[in-house]
Amino acid sequence: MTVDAVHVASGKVREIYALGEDTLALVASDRISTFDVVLATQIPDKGRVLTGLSAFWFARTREIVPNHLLEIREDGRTMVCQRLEMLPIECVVRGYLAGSGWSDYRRTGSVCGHGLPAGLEESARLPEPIFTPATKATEGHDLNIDEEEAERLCGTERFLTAKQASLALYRFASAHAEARGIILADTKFELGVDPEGTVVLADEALTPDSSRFWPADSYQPGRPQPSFDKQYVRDWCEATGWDKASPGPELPDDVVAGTRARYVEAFERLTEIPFADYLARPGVVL
Ligand code: Q0Z
Repeated sequence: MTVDAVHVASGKVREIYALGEDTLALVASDRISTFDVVLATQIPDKGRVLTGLSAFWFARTREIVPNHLLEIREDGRTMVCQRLEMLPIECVVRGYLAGSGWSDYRRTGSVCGHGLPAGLEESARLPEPIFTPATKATEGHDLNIDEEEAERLCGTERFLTAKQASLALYRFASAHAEARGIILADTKFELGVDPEGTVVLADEALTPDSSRFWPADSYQPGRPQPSFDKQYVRDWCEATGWDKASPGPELPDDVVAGTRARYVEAFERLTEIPFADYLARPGVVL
């Protein structure tokens, strides 16, 4: 007897269901989080934009590393995936100095054991992309670790494969994005291992929820950069005087529309596929 769609996990804006022993459904909702709070107001089609983008990248990076995607459902927000044994680290790659990378650099001059040149500014482009693994925190934020610790957690062979795959994926995607006016400042991959022992790219990949996307035309190091997708929401929320405690404010229609337009713009710039075509036939990204 088969039992379908058993809920197995919730993220802030996504759900995972087990479809059987070996397959999962990852469903991306239209929820949005800002300042770590999931807002009551949804952004229509946000889950479809993220699912379509992930699938686009999976289809174009299969020669770099195999991935877990089996099928994209007609709803445009569900990926059917191969169930894997997940590596116990987040595989982060940074090409620019932002977030915890910038904090760690300011404090110590290093990020995850990578000594960096002195005098770098906030949001500076790094001399070359660096692999900056983190542990998966069950609650709160991930903790940056050095490569030695990541290697101990994964085992040497899996660690080295995951690191090389992550750096190669970042190099491919950041060049693609930069040519289309989007800076991929950093990104987080989750990798797993299949029953044959092959390291496989999983989860979502190279979306604005797992990466920092910055508009290239306004890039200016020395300050934080505006987020390509979420800046309208953040600015509007800040202007209300909200104290960043849950629940957040409800978004007005114009902020919802402006935010949806930015997600759709990111999709169309990166994929060169009209988003309406994706809605009509999600398989167009594959
Ligand atoms: C992904 C996550 C989400 C909450 C587990 N192919 C896979 N095999 C085994 N496990 C996973 C995957 Cl993708 C897996 N996550 C992250 C995703 C909601 C947490 F949609 N957790």
